[in-house]
Amino acid sequence: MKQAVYLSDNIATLALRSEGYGLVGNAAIAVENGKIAWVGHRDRLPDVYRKVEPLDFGACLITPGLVDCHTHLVFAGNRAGEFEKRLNGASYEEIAREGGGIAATVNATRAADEDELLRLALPRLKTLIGEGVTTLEVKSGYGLDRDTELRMLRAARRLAQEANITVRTSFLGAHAIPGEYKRRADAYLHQVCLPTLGQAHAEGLADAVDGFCEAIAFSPAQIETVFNCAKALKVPVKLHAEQLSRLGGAQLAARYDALSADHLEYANEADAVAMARGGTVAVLLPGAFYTLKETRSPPVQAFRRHKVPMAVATDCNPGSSPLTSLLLAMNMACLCFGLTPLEALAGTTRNAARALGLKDRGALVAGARADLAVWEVEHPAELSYHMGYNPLRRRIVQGAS
Ligand code: DI6
Ligand code: FE
Repeated sequence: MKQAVYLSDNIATLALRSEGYGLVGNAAIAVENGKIAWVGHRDRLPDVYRKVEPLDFGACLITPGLVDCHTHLVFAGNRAGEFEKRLNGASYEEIAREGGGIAATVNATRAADEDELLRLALPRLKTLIGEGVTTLEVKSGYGLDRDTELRMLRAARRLAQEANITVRTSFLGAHAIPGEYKRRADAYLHQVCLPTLGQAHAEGLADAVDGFCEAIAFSPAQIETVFNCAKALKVPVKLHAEQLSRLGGAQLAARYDALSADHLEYANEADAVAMARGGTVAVLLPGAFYTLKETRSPPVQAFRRHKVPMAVATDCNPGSSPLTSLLLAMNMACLCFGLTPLEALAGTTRNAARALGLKDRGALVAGARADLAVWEVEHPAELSYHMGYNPLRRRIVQGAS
């Protein structure tokens, strides 16, 4: 039996049953076969674990490994040129009309083979890993044809082999309408999106199904078609909802017991009520809010009132959120949306795991996977407080560093 014991002056368990951060001073964490076997004050460490030579992290803080529950990490090209055009006065719409925007990334992604997609995603992945991320979600959605959507998902799966991380994939065929199906969204859905979902599912490439419910993408009725297909395949759903306008995506997602509804700047109290009922996590994406210079914030007070769990993610993508720092996303969630540092940390651990349907991680409790992040900070609020500073000392996956 593989055992390890980690000591530190401070741990934040983020356990649901404890108060606040779930701080434990003079702490010990005992690990057996990749799982947490025991957590608590080191004076009470059970005898069986006293025979194990402990690794003492001294004054460091240990938290659960971070979970980035919404990314578009696999894509080719970048849109820095578009960024520059926007800052020289061009609008997002003008750029899109000239063939930029999502279409530009689709063209670049279609032209890249699987090895190339992997090669391009790895530096982004390593940056997240360097900040203590141990579980990551990756979406398709820049292929919008069968072969490229499947290639993106295969590249996402390969990320987990290349690096020591859990990758959860989401099929996002309903991200945009590709040029060849212009003004024929329904034809795209029936001829490309749904058959590709079936294929992705058959190959074990889709852990969840996502969509973009927006005037510039798909209507609630169209998203419902995709969700019905997912339901028939018994694959959980999630949705980009109420990001730029309020079309009813959050309530639609809640009706389908979605794992999460994401963005939510235009959501309201009624949406929060529905999401609470559906057990749907509110995934907040401040990187997109910041990049698009959005002025409307998600209804954080309503989420609190109705006890909707809130998660925070990078939304790493080449257009609206070229962000590969989950710590910075936490800082932005605090300063742009008014989350407390505790909510931001719960949002990248416990609630982010829940947004991926993962019950075995996100808190330091007996039975959970021993995915840990060890930080050179005194207090967990420091993780949200710094900007562009990375205090990670060690990352431990399934009990091994
Ligand atoms: N929401 C967004 O903000 C992006 N996709 C989405 O569903 C935009 C992605 C891009 O511009 O490439
Ligand atoms: Fe997104």
